[in-house]
Amino acid sequence: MYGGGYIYDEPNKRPLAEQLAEDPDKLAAFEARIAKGEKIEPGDWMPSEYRRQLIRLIEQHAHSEIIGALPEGTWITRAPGFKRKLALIAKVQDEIGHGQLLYNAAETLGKSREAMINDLLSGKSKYSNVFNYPAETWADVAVIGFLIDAAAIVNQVANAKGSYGPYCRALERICYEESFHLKQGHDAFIELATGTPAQKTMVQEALNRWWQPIMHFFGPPDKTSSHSEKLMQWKVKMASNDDMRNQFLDMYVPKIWELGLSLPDPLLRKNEAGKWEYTDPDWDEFFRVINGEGPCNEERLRVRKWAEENGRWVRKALMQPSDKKSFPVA
Ligand code: FAQ
Repeated sequence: MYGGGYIYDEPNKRPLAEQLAEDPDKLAAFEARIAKGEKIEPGDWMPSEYRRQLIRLIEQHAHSEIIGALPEGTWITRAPGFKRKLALIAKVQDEIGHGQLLYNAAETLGKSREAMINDLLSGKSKYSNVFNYPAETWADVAVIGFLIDAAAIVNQVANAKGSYGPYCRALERICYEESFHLKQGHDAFIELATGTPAQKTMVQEALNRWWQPIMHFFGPPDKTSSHSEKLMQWKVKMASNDDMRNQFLDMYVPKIWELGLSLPDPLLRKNEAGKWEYTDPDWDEFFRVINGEGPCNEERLRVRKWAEENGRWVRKALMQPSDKKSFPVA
């Protein structure tokens, strides 16, 4: 059984009266628990809007992990050398594992894995903007491993201290692995940035391609972010989109400049108040991309559909009761 206040926009399950059984006393007690820093667990009462928002956010995060494995996955066979190949295989496998952890966390809120995957494949659910772009060269893989993993860590370290127990515990574990991914990305990035002129050019061009998607990664500016206020009040988001973007710039822009690389924004600078100033990235492009018009959106969903269809027999076999499983004896 799931906790109270359950409203969910799928054909479901619980009577309307039960869904509407929210009351102000319960809401006040719930918010007091959050204010004290307590974790909310799956069986606890929660407002339906808290549940709905968490499902949206965790599901989107889970989809981002499994779709996020695809741009780097295409480079496994082409990674330069045995060690880079091994590290990339392990990383891509980890990202799929993060998807599993996150789908599990979202399932505790009452949406089935099947419904989540269907919503991904139909285009109803979103996934991170950055995974709609192609990884054109090996340097793109280095930029993803270094800077997108770094951006993900900034977000996840903060939100791991949030209010919903299953999501926080999943994030904590994910962050350990992401830190390792960042190290491998950083190592590949440095190798190129300090390599031959051709390697340096290759990494500079990849950086130029990825800069805008990375600036978009943290979400729209605070003044236009539709969900931030409520999510921050309920400690699902522990920092605003702009604060996370600023934290990322503070940690990583100096590292990029130190390597003699540039960023494609002439206005990028830290002001006297310690805040980063930058050219506003093209938010119309961001919304086009996250609404299904990204350069690789069709391809990403096609690959996932292929995996769903061709993996169905494996899932079916695994879900059989153990007495019905028969294994050939050699
Ligand atoms: N991409 O009101 P807000 C990774 C949507 S994991 C797509 O500000 P919110 C690991 C948002 O859904 C990467 N859509 O939204 C890895 C909303 O649309 P809706 C994923 C975005 O939720 C590394 C609308 O814009 N991480 O990289 C994006 O309060 C390397 C309005 O925006 C997570 O998902 C976006 N970037 O704040 C894997 C972390 N930004 O739903 C492989 C959890 C916004 O109303 C290789 N998520 N939108 O139709 C979050 O922390 C939040 O969802 C934010 C956005 C901060 C991303």
